[in-house]
Parts: sequence; structure tokens; C-alpha cells
Amino acid sequence: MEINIQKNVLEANETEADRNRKYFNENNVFVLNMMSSPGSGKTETLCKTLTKLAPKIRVGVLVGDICTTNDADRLAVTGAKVLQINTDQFGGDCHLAAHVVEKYALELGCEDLDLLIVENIGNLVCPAEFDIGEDAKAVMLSVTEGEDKPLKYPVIFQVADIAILNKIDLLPYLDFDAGLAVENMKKVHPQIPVFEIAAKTEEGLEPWIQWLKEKVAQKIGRK
Ligand SMILES: Nc1nc2c(ncn2[C@@H]2O[C@H](COP(=O)(O)OP(=O)(O)OP(=O)(O)O)[C@@H](O)[C@H]2O)c(=O)[nH]1
Ligand SMILES: [Mg+2]
Repeated sequence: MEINIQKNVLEANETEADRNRKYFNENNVFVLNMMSSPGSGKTETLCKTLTKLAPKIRVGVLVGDICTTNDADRLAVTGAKVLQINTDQFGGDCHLAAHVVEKYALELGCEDLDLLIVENIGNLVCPAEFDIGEDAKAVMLSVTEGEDKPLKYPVIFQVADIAILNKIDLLPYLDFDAGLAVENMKKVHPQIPVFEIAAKTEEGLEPWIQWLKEKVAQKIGRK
């Protein structure tokens, strides 16, 4: 019974994600779904990244949290068009479902965007299961979380197109083994590209920004 309900929810979500995909493709906007556990540094990374993309690349951000507009306030200063999604009005969902992304993407308007980033709710489990019609998924892990997380939460690393290992500025103060963390990511997803960065100090940001720029260029060139 419970399995059937979950199957129905995911099937309905897939139909709604297809509708989003069509809308994003019609508007020629590259959509990235950013996922991680709470506090890995998604917003910090976006704040540092988006200021380097504007104004050449027109960026929008939908940022999901259960409560507060803290992240939208932080992201607004980058010049991106930002909308906060609070899931406490949808029962405190721990992920963004496709129909929620649809509602806010339409409100934000994608007609004048090249890149839409969806910062998902901080969670390593549920966001992995919900297609939102995005072009690519990124998963972030920070060095304070433990090297074993890709092995404990393999699905999110399997469905992701890229991984970001954040907060490498803290490595001198921790016994976190970055090599082992990357090895564990590759154990569950052998071909996954991994960007090692410190959003705070901006170390290592360039290759990840380059990846984003290439993806946006590919999508825009596809019209
Ligand atoms: N030292 C260090 N701290 C960082 C780095 N990136 C983020 N932080 C800090 O980590 C904390 C959490 O960062 P956020 O960007 O809010 O993390 P988040 O993933 O967006 O969190 P949620 O939206 O709550 O899921 C903040 O205090 C950041 O300043 C980094 O590269 N190095
Ligand atoms: Mg955030």
C-alpha cells in the first residue's frame, strides 16, 4: 500500500517534471538542481559564483528552505532574479517537487534567463528522488560531513552529473581525507566529475564556473 502511494507520487511528479522540461527548453534556459545536506555551502557557493557570471549570463535562482527568506536575501545581492520557496506551506516537504518548481518558475519568469539554479532543500535523501525537469543535477559535500557520506547516501551521488567538495580551506584543521571522499564518490558513480572548492576563499571556483558556462553555452546554442 505505502509502496503504491509512493509510486503514484513519483509517477505524477514525472509528468509534472516533463512539463517543466518543455517550459525550460522553450525558453532556452539551462537549469541546474543543487542538492546537499543542510549547511554544506550551496548558498555561499552560489553567492560567489553568480557575481562572476553577471551580467553576461542572465541568472535566476529558486531557493528552497522549509522556513525563512535568509538565503534569498543573501542571493539577491548577486544581481540574480531570486525567489524563495518555503515548503512549510506544503507540509514542510524535505525536497522540491516538480509542481512546486513549476509554480515558482512561472512566477519568476524564465523568458529573460540563460541559467536557472534551483537550490534544493538541505537533505541528502529526498531531493535525489524528485525529477524537477532540470538539465543537470549537482551534489555538494563539505569536508566537515565525513568521507563516508557517498557510501551511506549513494543515490544522490549516482543521479548527480557533477559533485562539489566544499570547504577545503578547513582541511588543515580536520582529519578529513579528501582523497578518500572523492574515491567514495567514484565508488558509487565512477565517471562523476568532482570540483574541489572553498566557496569562502574562492579557491578552486574557476573550473566549476567554466563547467557552468559551457553548459549554458551548449543550451543557448541549441535553439
Ligand atoms: N570555512 C568555510 N565555510 C563555508 C564555506 N562555504 C560555506 N561556509 C559556511 O557554512 C555555513 C553554511 O553555508 P550555506 O551556504 O548557508 O549552506 P547551505 O548549503 O546553503 O545551507 P542550507 O541552505 O541551510 O541547506 C555558513 O556559515 C557559510 O559561511 C567554505 O568554503 N569554507
Ligand atoms: Mg542555502
